[in-house]
Amino acid sequence: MKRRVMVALLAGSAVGGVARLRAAEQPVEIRISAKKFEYHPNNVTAKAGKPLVFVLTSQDRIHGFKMPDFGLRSDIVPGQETRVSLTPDKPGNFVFFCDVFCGDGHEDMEGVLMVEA
Ligand SMILES: [Cu+2]
Repeated sequence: MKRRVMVALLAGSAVGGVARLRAAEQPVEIRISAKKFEYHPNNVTAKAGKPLVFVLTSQDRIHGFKMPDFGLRSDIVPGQETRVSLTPDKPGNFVFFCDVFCGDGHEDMEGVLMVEA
């Protein structure tokens, strides 16, 4: 148990280090995988004023990605990566959701982008 926590901490700091290094030169990539009826992860964070790019993939069928607060929307098509760029200009919590009807759980298919100041 202790060992697992240690490994998780090490992995976390390594990822943070890579993100900081890349932020200076290119957008931070936020990879999100979609499937009925969820995004994974469905809770992602970003920094206000820092460019990012969502890299979206689907495991099953066409889904949508819509984030009205920033006027973003795209289809997510299986077998390809869809890249959606954003430089959030304000802190806050911003919902994204599926806008391509994909079945009974479609209405609950959503996530949150948390933008820190
Ligand atoms: Cu859907």
